[in-house]
Amino acid sequence: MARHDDLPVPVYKSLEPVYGTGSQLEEAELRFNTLKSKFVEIFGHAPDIYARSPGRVNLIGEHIDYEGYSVLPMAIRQDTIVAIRKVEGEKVLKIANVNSDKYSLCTYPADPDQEIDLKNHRWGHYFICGYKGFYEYAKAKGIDVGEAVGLEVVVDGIVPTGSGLSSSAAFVCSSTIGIMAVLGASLPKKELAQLTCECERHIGTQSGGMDQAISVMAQSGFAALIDFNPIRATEVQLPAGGTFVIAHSLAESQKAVTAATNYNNRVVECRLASIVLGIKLGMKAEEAVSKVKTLSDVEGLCVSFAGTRGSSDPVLAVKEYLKEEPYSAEDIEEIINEKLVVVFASSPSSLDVLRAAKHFKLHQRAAHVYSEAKRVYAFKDTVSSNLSEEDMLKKLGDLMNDSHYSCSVLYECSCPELEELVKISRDNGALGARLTGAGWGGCAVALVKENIVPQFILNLKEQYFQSRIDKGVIKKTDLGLYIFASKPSSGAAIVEL
Ligand code: NG1
Ligand code: MG
Repeated sequence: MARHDDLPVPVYKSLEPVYGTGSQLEEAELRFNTLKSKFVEIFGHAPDIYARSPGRVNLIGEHIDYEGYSVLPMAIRQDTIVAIRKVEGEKVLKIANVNSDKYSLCTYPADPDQEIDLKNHRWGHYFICGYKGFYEYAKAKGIDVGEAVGLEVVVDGIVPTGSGLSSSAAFVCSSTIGIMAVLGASLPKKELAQLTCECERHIGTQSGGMDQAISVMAQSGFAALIDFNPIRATEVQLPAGGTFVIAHSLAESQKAVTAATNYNNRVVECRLASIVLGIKLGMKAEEAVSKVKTLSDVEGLCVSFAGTRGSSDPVLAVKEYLKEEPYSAEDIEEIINEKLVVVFASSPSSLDVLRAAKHFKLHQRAAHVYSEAKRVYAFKDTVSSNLSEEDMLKKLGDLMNDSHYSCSVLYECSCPELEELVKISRDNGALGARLTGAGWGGCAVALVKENIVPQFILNLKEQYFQSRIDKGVIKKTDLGLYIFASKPSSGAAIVEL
């Protein structure tokens, strides 16, 4: 039987296959109607098609996708819908938003070779990521897509931004899928996942592929184990008695703006940790610098080393060979026998990291990545084990707590608000709670027994959100946007209405 990720994104003529029935369908009908009216109002025609792609919550496996390790997210119901129309003979991309107060019209030339102005961040840049990425892909594969055409676009996104729920991937994926659909191109989902991941790197973050992969490949009712190199998605059935509750810390993490000190900084630290480990474990410096890209590249050496100690844990090599004190640039240059600016010469965003960094915490970052990679498999093995549901949920909760500890202490991607939210979640009966997504703000995810979910949400509203309502940070009527229970939702789709 064909795997579903070998098939292209489905095309539907109605909304039910995506949104089911009931209140979710009603909400979707309203959104599609508004989107269509807005399109007609701005451009004077209806759109050709709609493309939608969801946000996601990562259950476990944080900051390891870009190191080549499998992760375990699920799609959420919140998505981005892109309404799009091709305009022959025009050379402009006009990108509007239903929320025009917050997101004003962006125009760009219909030129696939344009540079994205990263110093001046605009919301429309994410659409251009999809646009450039698709044309680059088509060129590389020799696919003839003809002369560049103009596009009219209206976007409706309801994934909260800066929240670690991948509003960015929902937008990049729906844009890329919409662009391909109006240009008559189509790809198997797993290739599209790879392509959209490369698309999003145009925004300047050196992302792994988790968000795009789950957004494109999710199956309703299932979380997924996402593997990389090559990308593939395997459905994971979660235990029925547990619910994942997502709560926003209300600290917004603007990843595109803080990349040099946060996200890309960690990618660079991991690369340096892997080169140093490679050398300590016997590689020639020159070879390690040119060949080693990620911690997964040197895992084999680390495991062999651990074997000499009667273990298979790569963290043993980290403990033995990477000092706990932060490394200076000079410390590392001496070990690797090369200047850091030379190692990263071809990556402007990494050079930004080097300029901003005071030191590099190689031990801590590598220890996080190797231990987190193991927790993902432990999580997957637990859900498919024959433990009682009670024991299973407890084990999953423990793994989530361990993951949070590692993110917070070793990877340092938490923040005071997330720490408070995670603690309140555990105090109110969550079996496990952790930050989700890149961190430094955004959401936490808690595993909660089904039967206490309503009370749990009420308690968090009182203990975390009420004081923020009193201070005017959020409106009471918006609370449902900031805390909600989530079921695994479906992946990307094209809708022709
Ligand atoms: P967020 O910030 O939640 O979209 C980011 C990366 C992921 C992954 C996580 C950390 C992008 C598009 N996404 O997710 O690939 O590395 O951080 O696990 O940069
Ligand atoms: Mg993102």
